[in-house]
Amino acid sequence: MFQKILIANRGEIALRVLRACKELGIQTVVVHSTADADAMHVRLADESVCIGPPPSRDSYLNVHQIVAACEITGADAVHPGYGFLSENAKFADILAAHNITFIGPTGDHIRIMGDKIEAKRTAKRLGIPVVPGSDGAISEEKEAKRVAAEIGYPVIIKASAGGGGRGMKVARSEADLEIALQTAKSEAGAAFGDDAVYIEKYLEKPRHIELQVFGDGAGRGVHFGERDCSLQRRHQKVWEEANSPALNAEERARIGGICAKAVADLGYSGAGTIEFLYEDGEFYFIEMNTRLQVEHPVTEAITGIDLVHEQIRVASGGGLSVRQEDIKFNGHAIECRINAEDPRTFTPSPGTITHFHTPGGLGIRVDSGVYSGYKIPPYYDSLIGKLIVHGRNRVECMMRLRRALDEFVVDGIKTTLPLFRDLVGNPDIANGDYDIHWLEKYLAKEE
Ligand code: MV4
Repeated sequence: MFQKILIANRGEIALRVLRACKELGIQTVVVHSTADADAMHVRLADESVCIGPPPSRDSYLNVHQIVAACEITGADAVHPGYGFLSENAKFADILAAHNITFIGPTGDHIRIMGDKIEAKRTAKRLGIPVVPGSDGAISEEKEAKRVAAEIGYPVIIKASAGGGGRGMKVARSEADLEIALQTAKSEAGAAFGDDAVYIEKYLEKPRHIELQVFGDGAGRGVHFGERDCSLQRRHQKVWEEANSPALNAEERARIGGICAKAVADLGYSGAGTIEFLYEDGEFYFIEMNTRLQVEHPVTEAITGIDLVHEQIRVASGGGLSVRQEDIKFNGHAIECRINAEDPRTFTPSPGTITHFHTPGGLGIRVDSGVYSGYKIPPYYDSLIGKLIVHGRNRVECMMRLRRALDEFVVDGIKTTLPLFRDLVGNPDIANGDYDIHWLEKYLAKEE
């Protein structure tokens, strides 16, 4: 087991990882920017190292400073959290070269999944159902027309270096295709320095359902069920649930089994998320994330398993603590992302939190790095906390969520709490009847 873990992140996820380290009796080091000297993760860690000025590229993304902080403090492993360096293959390689364990998959596995064409090809080879489309990159209009005619319109053109919704263009007929292809290519080139694009059948009204998987790096793989993350705005998730209101136990076991076998066959190590679009009872792979995700607590709530413990165990060579048959899905969980943003326009609202009171009681978890009197710096993303609610079934979970939202007080800044108070009373949400476009349509109507 590790002696000392350096946490290369900030905010609620830095605290989340700190808590797991403390429970395991592992010493902790955090790094921070000058803007985060007052942050909770700095206060709670055993040691802290200031690694640079506020901009992320000079601090939380500064690989050399982070490696130096490991050497100075004697940390034997790094947990990257999510965002920042969590899916940076070079960072994983550099740590390995310094004999520091990256708590995550290998650089090569990160690299494969970071290239969306390669990821899709790999998924297909491993027996995961993928969206019909081109086998690789498409550069010629003629080729695009041939593939599109074969799969049928509408089609979507995606950047191989993209992901998370950046650099996508829909073509509804052959007349749209040339412009869609050219704009997708030039936007991808400008944004990522790589203009490779591919084509897929465009699904009109899918849900976004993702499978939590884990590999032990030695040929074993398990799945922890799915999360439904369909409620998004501009590709930012807002509300996540486990299980998906759309799946039954049989469908869960089937797609879960396929995903667990795939990570086993890949020799994958650590936590991963296999993202699907789900429409008319069918799963279509879109991407794989090679990190712990923001919404992992809903999976923890229904399985009772600490996923950060599992990450640390696997990275230290101790293997997974559970076999597939030990993983049971109990009840229902919902996470609301509390952002320091206007609840309608989503404009960031940094500033001082004058009063912060979190809800409590059975089935309630709040993961947050803020406190009364804390000044939210303007340099980072606006997530200030996550409310995770668990109940024996979805109805109980929703009842409890409504009550918890009533208790939650954040004064001094705007937050997304009022949006959740509206959503929890909405009939479509109550019925679990929503797709990936539901939230944006709802917000457009409310304006
Ligand atoms: C799609 C799609 C429809 N058809 N692919 C957006 C994020 C990126 N991860 C994939 N995305 C999409 N890919 C096909 N073939 C629709 C989306 C999409 C979306 C997906 C998940 C959650 C919200 C979304 C909002 C708009 C579009």
